[in-house]
Amino acid sequence: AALFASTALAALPAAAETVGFAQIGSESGWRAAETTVTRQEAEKRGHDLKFADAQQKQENQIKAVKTFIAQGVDAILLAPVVATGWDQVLQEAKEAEIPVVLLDRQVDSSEDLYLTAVGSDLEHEGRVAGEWLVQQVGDRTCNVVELQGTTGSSPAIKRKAGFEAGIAGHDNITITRSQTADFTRTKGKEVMESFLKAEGGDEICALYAHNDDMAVGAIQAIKEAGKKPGTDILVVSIDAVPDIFQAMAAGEANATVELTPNMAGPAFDALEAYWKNGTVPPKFIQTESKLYTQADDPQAIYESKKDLGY
Ligand code: GYE
Repeated sequence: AALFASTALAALPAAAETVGFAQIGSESGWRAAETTVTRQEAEKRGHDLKFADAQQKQENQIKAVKTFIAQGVDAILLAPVVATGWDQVLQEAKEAEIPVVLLDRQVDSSEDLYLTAVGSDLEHEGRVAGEWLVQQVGDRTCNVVELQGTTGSSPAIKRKAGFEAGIAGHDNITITRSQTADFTRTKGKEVMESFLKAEGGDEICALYAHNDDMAVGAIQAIKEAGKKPGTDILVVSIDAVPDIFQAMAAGEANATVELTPNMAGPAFDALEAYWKNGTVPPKFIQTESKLYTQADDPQAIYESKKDLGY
């Protein structure tokens, strides 16, 4: 790629490289924003981004990675849909000497199979949500329903464990139902409907959703069931997408933990240093997590975020 840059692509910075991005899909607003930001970062830095959408299927992602290897790209960005099953394809990339950077989700594979991973502390996010709920309910009895992310994905596993740790020791708070809704709005609504109709559906005090999109779907289900989300049923979730701030401004959601959609910035920074001087980054580059509540002027935050292409 460096040769190219000095001749045919003279307008690009000298270090223009080709990068394959094996994205999960567009299951959530956060995911769509991550794709947008990744394209913007690549363009800004003069890299050629090859994009593959796996429609939430690991099989498709593995195929995409193999194709990138065959094309001889200079690096691969991989947002792994689930945590297991990556050893072989990561080994192939390693043998081809193509650095792989994991984005936002983690894998169970050995660390020497990828260059670095950019992401948040997923367990911490869940714990922050749990601790927020503990503060809210005090000594009151609170039955919580949980909407889990994609089964087998690192955020679903860690956000569940983190929340449980956050409420640990508070016997007044109980998770009464917990089911996957695959990080989507549609399934969030469907599963919440089933929670509300099931035994104990009238005694739900709070909803914890592993992402905002499922919470937004669930809010709709709560309203259709004749209850007030945000008051009758507290709503706490993760991502901080524009729509959850709109719900917070309307009093229909209570809190969210922010996850930046800009995983590509730190990923390209690490790759550029690696390409240039062989600098090996740390194995984990952690992004910040921040809790937002209704007290944080959600309307203003919505206005400031909505243009990001969420
Ligand atoms: O929270 C969710 C998305 O992998 C951490 O995936 C990410 C999660 C994010 O679909 O909205």
